[in-house]
Amino acid sequence: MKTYKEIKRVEYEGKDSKNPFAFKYYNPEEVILGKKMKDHLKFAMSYWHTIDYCGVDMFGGPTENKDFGETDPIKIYEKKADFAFELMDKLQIEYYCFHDVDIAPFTDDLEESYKNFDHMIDYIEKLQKKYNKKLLWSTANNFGDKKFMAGAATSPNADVFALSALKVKKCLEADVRLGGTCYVLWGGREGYDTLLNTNMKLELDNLGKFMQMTRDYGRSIGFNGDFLLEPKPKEPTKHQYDFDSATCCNFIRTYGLMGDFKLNIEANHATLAGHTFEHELCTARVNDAFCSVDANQGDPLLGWDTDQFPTNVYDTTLAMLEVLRAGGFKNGGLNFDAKTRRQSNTLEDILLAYIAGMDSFALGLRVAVKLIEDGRLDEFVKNRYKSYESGIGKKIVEGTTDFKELADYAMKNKNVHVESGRQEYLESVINEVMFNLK
Ligand code: XLS
Ligand code: CA
Ligand code: CA
Repeated sequence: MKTYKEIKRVEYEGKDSKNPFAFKYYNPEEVILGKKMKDHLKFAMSYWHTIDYCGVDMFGGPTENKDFGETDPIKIYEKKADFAFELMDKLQIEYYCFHDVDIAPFTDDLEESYKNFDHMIDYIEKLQKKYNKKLLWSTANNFGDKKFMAGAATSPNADVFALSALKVKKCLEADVRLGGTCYVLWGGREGYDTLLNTNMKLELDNLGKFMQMTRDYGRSIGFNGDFLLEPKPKEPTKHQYDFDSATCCNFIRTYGLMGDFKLNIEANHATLAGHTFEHELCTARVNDAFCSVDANQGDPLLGWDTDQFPTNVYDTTLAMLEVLRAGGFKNGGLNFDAKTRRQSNTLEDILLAYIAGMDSFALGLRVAVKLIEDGRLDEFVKNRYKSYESGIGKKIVEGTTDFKELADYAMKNKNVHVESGRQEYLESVINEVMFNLK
């Protein structure tokens, strides 16, 4: 197999190619449903998993090194940034996402940390121009440092709330400068482990106020994109306030954030919440809150957030069907919040993992488009609800009936017949369209 250095650029070679460093299904410039594949999919690289993660797990240290031969902290982060942009270029990935602490060395000295951060933002801005890449979103890591052990905006300590505001303010400013179209707020520590020490009402109201201030400050400095909550039920906190799409939508409505705040849906988080990925996407869509995706997959046999590269095409198909139904990505995109397995510890593995993930979503897009063109699924659903298109059903939809009329109607109706849901047939249609073997 070739080495990382020898691969100049990963190109589309089509499904018969056996070249491990080529796309078999992702053809960035190919037009599908009037749009280039690269604009349908808007792939993004996650900085934390790709540039910083070194294979550490709870039982063992790093299995790879990403210091790129440097020892000076700033130099290490400059080399990381060089690597990040070169990698995106090789993979034809247009967007990237980062946490504040991913891109610069942070220490206990805040002033020094922000000097480092500002230096790295200058550095990255130049690389962005050189390689013609775009920021999809950034986010403040308000969960790693021990000061956030009891939460950030939901900490029982007001000084931590203020520190969280500083971190989001600085990160939002960087996001605006780098042209980010979204800004993410994931609340890993926003929740609780036991009610014995928790004032839930105060914590939720404080979180609501924090989001309102985030919105107001962002808009005041010219951020025109979408603020995103990212649902996750647990890990690291036992009960997270951003549990799932429905919980987040309720939070957004309760605190008057509709329109400004939308959702970033992660596949692995859906699994942890006991939902399917497509359920979370659909819930976001029907609440007008769909925006972006953190693409990965979990392992149904492991109860934690494994952040694996997505390779299950059945899942990517059902996800892309939802993305297409939501009208596609606008400010959002498809960020690979995924890391190579601990034993896949070479730079080549990073290329192979992204190729696997990108091709899996390209396949998902292709099959989803075929399912729409085939029309059998949509037609079935339309027919299933046809009783709402006329008569009493139409009145229900239009809100022009009441319990009195409905009760009279039901009393006289001797013939109530609900038709088969045909689940097995519909699942077989997906297989037929997906495999279409001669
Ligand atoms: C962790 C989350 C996190 C967010 C950004 O599980 O996925 O990485 O995407 O803070
Ligand atoms: Ca995520
Ligand atoms: Ca995750």
